[in-house]
Amino acid sequence: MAQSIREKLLTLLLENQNDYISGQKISEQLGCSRTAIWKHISELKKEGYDVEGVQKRGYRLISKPNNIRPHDIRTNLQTNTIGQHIHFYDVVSSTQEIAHTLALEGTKEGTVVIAEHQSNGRGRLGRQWESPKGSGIWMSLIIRPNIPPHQAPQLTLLTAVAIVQAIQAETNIKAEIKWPNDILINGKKVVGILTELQAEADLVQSVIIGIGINVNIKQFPKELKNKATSLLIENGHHEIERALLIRTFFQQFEILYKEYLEYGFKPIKLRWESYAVSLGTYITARTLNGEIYGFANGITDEGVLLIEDKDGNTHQVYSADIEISSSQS
Ligand code: BT5
Repeated sequence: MAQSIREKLLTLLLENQNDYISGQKISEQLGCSRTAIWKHISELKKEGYDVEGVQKRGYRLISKPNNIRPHDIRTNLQTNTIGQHIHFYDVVSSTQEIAHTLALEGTKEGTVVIAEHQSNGRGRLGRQWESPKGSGIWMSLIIRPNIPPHQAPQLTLLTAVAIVQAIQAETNIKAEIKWPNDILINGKKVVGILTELQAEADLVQSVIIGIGINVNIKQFPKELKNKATSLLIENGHHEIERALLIRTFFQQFEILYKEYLEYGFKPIKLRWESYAVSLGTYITARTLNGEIYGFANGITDEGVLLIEDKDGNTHQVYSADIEISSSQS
C-alpha cells in the first residue's frame, strides 16, 4: 500500500531529526500545500509528537509518543504484505473478533487489527487475557496460507520465532518459547499467542493469529504477579517503543512466512528448537483428555509435541498446557 501523506511527512521528519526541514522543502517533496502540511503537523502534535517550528528555518521533530496508530507503525515499515493494512482501535472487546469478521469479508492477507485496550481479551479455551490500556501490543494478524487445517499449529510456532527474534533485535533480551504458545523471560510469561482458523474440511481459508505482548506494563494484578512479566520489567524499567517492536515483528514474520510457504516447516522448526525451553526435559502436559508426564523428546515436522512416558511409550500431543519439571519424579 502506498504511504499516506502523514506517513511520508513522518518519514521526512524522522530522517531530518538533527536539523530543521523547511516547510517549502516538505511541500515540494510531498506535493501538497504548506497549509496542508501545517494541518498535518498540528494533528501529529495532538497525538503527542513534539514538533518544533521555527520561522525561516522550518520544522524539527524533537520527540515522538509511544503510539501504535497505523502511521506510527507503517512509517519505514519494510514489508510487502504483513502489516500493510492496519485497523486501529482505542478499545475493543477482542481484536480476534474484529479480525474474524474482516477475514470473512475477504480482507487482504497481512491485515492487522490492533487496539490500545481490550475489554475482553481472550486466551485459549475461553480464558481471559489481561490487556491493559496503552502498555501492551494486542493485535490479530490475518493470513491465508494454502495449507490443510492440521498444519495450522505450525503457524503458532512460526509466530513465536518471529516474536523472539523481534524482541532480541529491539531489546537484546533473549526470550524463550514454551510449547505451544507461550514466550517466557526468566520463566515468566511475556507473550501469549492464540491461533484460530476459518477453514473448510481440508482447506484453510484464513488463519487469525492473536498476539498479546506485555511491553511496558509496570505491574500485574495479584493473580498474575508470579507468572507474568513485561519487557519493561525485564529491561531495567526502560520503556520500549511499541511501534518499532511491531514493525520488526512484521518484518521477521514476513521473512519466515515466505520461507515456510516455499520450503515448509523444517527450516522454521530448526529455529524454533533453538529457542525452546520445553524440550529435553521432564514435563507434565495437561490436555483435554487428561495429564501426561514424561520426557519431552521434541516436536514432529508437523509441530506436534512428543512425550515419552516412564514405560517408554511416546505420546503425540497436539494441544496442552505444559509445566516444566526440573527433574524426574
Ligand atoms: C494465551 O492463552 O496465551 C493467548 C493469549 C492471546 C492474547 C491475544 S491479545 C490480541 C488477541 N486478541 C485476543 O482477544 N486475544 C489475542 P493461554 O495459553 O490460554 O493463556 C491464558 C492465561 O495466561 C490466563 O489464564 C492467565 O493465567 C494468563 N494471562 C492472562 N493475561 C496475561 C498477560 N497479560 N500476561 C501473561 N499472562 C497472562
